[in-house]
Amino acid sequence: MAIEGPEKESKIEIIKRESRYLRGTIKEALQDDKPMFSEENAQILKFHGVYQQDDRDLRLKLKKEGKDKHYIMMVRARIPGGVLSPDQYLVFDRLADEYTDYGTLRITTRQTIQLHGVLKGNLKKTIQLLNEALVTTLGACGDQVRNIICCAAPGDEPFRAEMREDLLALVDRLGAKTNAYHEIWLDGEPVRLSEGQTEEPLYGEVYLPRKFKVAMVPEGDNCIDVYDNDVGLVAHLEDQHVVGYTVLVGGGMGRTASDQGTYPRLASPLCYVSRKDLVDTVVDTVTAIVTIERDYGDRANRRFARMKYLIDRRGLDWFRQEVEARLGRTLEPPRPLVWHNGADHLGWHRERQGFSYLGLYIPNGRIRDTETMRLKSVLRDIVREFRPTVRLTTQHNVILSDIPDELRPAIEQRLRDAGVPLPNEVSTVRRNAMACVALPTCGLAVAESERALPGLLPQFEQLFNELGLSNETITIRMTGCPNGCARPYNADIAFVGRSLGKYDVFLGGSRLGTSLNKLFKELVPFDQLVDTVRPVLEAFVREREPGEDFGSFCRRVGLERFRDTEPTLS
Ligand code: SRM
Ligand code: SF4
Repeated sequence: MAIEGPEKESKIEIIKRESRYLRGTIKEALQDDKPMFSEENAQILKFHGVYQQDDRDLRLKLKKEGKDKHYIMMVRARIPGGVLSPDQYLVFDRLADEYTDYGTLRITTRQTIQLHGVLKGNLKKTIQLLNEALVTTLGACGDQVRNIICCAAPGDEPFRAEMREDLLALVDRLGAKTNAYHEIWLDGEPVRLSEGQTEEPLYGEVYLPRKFKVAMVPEGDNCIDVYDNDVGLVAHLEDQHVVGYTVLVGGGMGRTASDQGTYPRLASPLCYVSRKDLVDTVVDTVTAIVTIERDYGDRANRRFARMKYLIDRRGLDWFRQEVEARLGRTLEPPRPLVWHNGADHLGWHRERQGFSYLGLYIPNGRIRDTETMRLKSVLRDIVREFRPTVRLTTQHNVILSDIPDELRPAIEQRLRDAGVPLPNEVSTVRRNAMACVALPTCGLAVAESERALPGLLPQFEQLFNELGLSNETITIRMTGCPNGCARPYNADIAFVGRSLGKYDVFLGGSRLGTSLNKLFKELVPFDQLVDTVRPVLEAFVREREPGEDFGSFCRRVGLERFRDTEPTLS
């Protein structure tokens, strides 16, 4: 495999190569009584869906007491398209209670569930129990194709089943094949390969240079931010059937505040792939794209290793020719894309004759019980008794599907009794707000996010009310650092953590996911965030054109004229 440039490969490349297809010494380390893994094993564990973390709330106290950090593991599952059977959901619910410090489930922006706070000694059991329920964690993290996301809305239109079929074919082709997972977690027999055989025909021994994200969505409704992925597949429909996909390449949100050379990028249309003749065509095309990143992605500097930088360095024409060379055919030009919606799928919807689904708002994707809202318990009870399929959305919410229409009142009553608001009781501000995990578990967080956003939302609700914007869809996203896990650079309004209590404010993205926002103000203290945005919202109310949304307004009038406006302190 070609490694571009004269630079030395990064340390992580060496760790991957020496790991013997993701084995490292994890199996041995699970036997020792240390609370944490070595740096090398921690890097390899990511490929198995496990992040070594520590409870950052406890760091200072433990340090003062002369003690080591409180090491905990975050276990992230790989749940293609976010679909779980009732029994699979119930395993997560049980594991959260039995094996985690926090007793919560955290839905992610890529339709999976994370269990935070698993002690090293409980890790193997946790992964084994998930596997017994046919849920894997292999491929949830690490330098490989991650959980493939897809619009979570259920329904009986044929295109939904066809997209699911293609999604599973992609998962099958692009998933890691190493036997290490079975050997380490499931006590599987070591693999015996004959001469010339490799465990990873697609990835090889060093896997990809960086994480790789794939997303699928039907045309029209960009509910998953398809342009933020390394590969986006937009299904074109005729008579409710998928006729083919427009393939987008080179999206990604991550940036580093201190490095101007890093940036978020929306994926560019590459080609159209027909589905009519052969299901495999789209799988072949995505596989070819993955191999280009494998062979040419930057293996010296991880900061520039995502495929977006490769495409910008070499050009889209070079990239297209490379895909064509690998496929041995000419690519068809991409089809025009029109977006009408970025739906949240909340509320009751018809699923098929006699059945409905309920999209349920989950504050920050955190499923837990509090004094006022028994969300975790009531979801468990509903899933146990009514056996809905559980679908996770990329906006941190849950869809309960396959519900016979006559059960709707009973389910609503359960939710009310548990203090869980129904979606029509949740403000538009909340429905369109999202925060990443950040403190106390994320090792990269420099500011609060999941714990800070709830403090801002009532202020925005009040302001939107005051300005007559209560029913306006304006997305608000917050992250605890510039990495972009809640996809902030697409949002109408984004707060990106720069240091404890301070955020960069970005304005003017698009709720359809088709535009990036721009930096408005830097290092704004938390308690001035709402007032910093207020003058722009006021101008929007005064000056908007008919039908114009907030993001389009910001992009039309520009942010310059508001930049000198100091936050109007209330
Ligand atoms: Fe993320 C790293 C959480 C979606 C860009 N992300 C992390 C880590 C693992 C921190 C770390 O490396 O030590 C965070 C763990 C926090 C914790 O305690 O749980 C973390 N990312 C998340 C989740 C849980 C946020 C959430 O609120 O849901 C999401 C899990 C998705 C999943 O199930 O796989 C999550 N991360 C994203 C997204 C959004 C998306 O994919 O749609 C992005 C932006 C898109 C992209 O990839 O460009 C994203 N995460 C990053 C980056 C920056 C990558 C880059 O190219 O620069 C990092 C840091 C890194 O990789 O070095 C990161
Ligand atoms: Fe952590 Fe930053 Fe991602 Fe938030 S955006 S979860 S702080 S890496």
